[in-house]
Amino acid sequence: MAGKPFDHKRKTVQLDDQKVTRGEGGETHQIAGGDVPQLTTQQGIPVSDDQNTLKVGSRGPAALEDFQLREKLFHFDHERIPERVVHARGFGAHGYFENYGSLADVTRADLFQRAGEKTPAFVRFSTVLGNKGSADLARDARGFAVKFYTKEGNWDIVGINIPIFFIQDAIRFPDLVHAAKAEPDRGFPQAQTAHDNFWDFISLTPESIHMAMWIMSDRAIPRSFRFMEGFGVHTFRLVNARGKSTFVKFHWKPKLGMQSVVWNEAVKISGADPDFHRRDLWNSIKSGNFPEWELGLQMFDEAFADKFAFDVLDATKFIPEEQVPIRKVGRLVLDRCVDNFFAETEQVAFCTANVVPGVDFSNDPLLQGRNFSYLDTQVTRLGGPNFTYLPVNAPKCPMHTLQQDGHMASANPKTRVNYEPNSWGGELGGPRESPDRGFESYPAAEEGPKLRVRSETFADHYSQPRQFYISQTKVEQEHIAASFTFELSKVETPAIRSRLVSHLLNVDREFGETVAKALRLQTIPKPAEPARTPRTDLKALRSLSIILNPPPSFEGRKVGAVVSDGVNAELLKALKRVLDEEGASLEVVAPKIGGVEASDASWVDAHQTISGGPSVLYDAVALMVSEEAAGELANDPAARDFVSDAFAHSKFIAYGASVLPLLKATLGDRDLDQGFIKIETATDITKFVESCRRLRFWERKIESATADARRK
Ligand code: HDE
Repeated sequence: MAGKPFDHKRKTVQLDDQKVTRGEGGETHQIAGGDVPQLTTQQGIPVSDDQNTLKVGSRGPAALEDFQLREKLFHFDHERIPERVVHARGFGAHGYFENYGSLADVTRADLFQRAGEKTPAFVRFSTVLGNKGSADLARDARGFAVKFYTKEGNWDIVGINIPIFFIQDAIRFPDLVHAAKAEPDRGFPQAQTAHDNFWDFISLTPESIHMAMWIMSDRAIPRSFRFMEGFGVHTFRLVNARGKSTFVKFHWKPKLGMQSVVWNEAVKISGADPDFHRRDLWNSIKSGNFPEWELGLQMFDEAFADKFAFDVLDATKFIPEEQVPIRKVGRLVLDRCVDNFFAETEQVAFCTANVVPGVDFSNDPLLQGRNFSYLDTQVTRLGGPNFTYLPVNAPKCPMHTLQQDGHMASANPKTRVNYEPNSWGGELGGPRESPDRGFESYPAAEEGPKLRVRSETFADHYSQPRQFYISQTKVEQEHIAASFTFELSKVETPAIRSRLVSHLLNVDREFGETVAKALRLQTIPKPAEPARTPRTDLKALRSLSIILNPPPSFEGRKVGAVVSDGVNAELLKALKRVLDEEGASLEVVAPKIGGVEASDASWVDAHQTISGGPSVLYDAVALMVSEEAAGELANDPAARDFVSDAFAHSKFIAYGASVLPLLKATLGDRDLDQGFIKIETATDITKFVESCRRLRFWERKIESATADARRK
């Protein structure tokens, strides 16, 4: 029986700007032809209709032979892979590392031999606790994982934005992560440590108090990935061609300086733009403002390690850069976004054990456990041992192994020989060892009884937390106390709150008491009994404060300008120009997304509406609406929130006289402080942007805190 081809009654229709074909049921078809390639199945079979299942009649049952439908649903059903058990939410980008000069004196690592040499790199930033779909601004440490594709293989520094960690021994990691992530019965809270299990664990694990101080500080709510430091955390080794070893800690210093948001901002950003950090990275790279960090090496020898107050193998301690200076050896530039999030950011596999000749490990027991764990996790996550063939993971230098087969083997060696030694010789015989260039472990002499014991040299739990605390400015200290108060206020069990405070009293008596009072503990607990008496002689360190290390300029930051019809075109242009010169950017926030008509009848496109672009998304704001609009906006809750949040978050606020009705409706009759800059001329705009370099008008916070205190 010859089947007659079905006579489709399709017609061409126009959907605004799009010319499409409409099928019998009103569905939209887009047809290949010209530059538009033909859709195929994964087997390469051309597809005639991607809108309809193969059925018996137009309203009949689906046919099992519809291989096209089955392939499409089969593939879709398997799109997800297990997310990372920690660091699930991440964002990656490509770039390069440029070496300043030869480091042959300390390491034979190939990438450090020649000045100016560029090594391709891939970086993935992440939060630790939240699931893949959680918000960027969670209070958390940030992963800062770097893969260098060197000429002698891949080297990963799998670091974070804090120089220390919660625990000293890898065997503690599953407990830490279990306690920190969602509680197992209820499956929440998501992406936060503000719950009983976490603080119960911390309060019984005094080695974690130091890291707790850091994550309760502004370090844990960075303004963006571009404004945070990175650290390899552990002590590693560099080994030179003569086999000499030098201990090293790796540091990343952001070119744009450090910057954080305040907690109330973080909470609101999480709602307004849960992708705040990834969007910032994406936009800055796409606009050609390539994020940059300098790699710093903090190098020391055994003699220093022996005399340092803490054990250099203890990952809960840092070495002050005031004590061992950081040698800047090169820069990391991120200049290319991923082509595909899944293929690159999701499938990238880092491993602390990926080191190249010239880099080696120390005996840090946390690092030793990590060296095992990262390889192991990839089998579950990426489905087998061949993840190293995925382009983002594959080395960019020649790779010859005798490994073969396994799931998804896509590049088995082509020769007959898959073993060695063999007698085939030459090319046929396959790859051979390389005693000269091959990786050789540093022959550290190790001996001792086999023991399951923690070294006594790890027992000091409070001296560095105290040093961290006293190194902060008053504003930063207040933030730390406020975050402990916030988190412990979410803890339902009073005994846990009190137990945690008993540790804080060892860090700093007054600080512990501040938190105790803020929690309204009925009795202040006795300080926890320390394993070792805390030192009080460690000096405050400037390098530990974000505020004491301000950025060189307002570069990389963003101003949100609220405009209305009649906005002063000259001033708006001047603001754009001065921000451009500074390397900062401007977003126009208007009552409607279509934009506004400026004073000179030119049209100004809007980036955001006022309700979609709250002031928490900006580093500073400019209020440039007409008097009439200011009167209307005074009745708009979103506009009032815009102003009151910018004020409460100590932001610099540029304003024109016409805006006063809005300011008055929001802030009442208070005098405008020096964080408010009146803009009437282009010179005022320059003054505003110069002020913005300070990022925040912190005096306002202190003033309002004092005013609050007076009120009580
Ligand atoms: Fe990780 N960690 N970790 N970690 N870690 C993972 O590896 C682990 C630790 C860090 O963007 C996992 O591929 C153990 C310290 C980053 O893909 C896993 C221990 C530091 C990333 C794992 C630690 C880190 C991970 C999950 C204690 C800071 C994300 C998925 C011994 C220096 C990398 C994966 C990326 C990821 C295990 C402790 C940083 C499960 C066992 C300390 C930045 O293997």
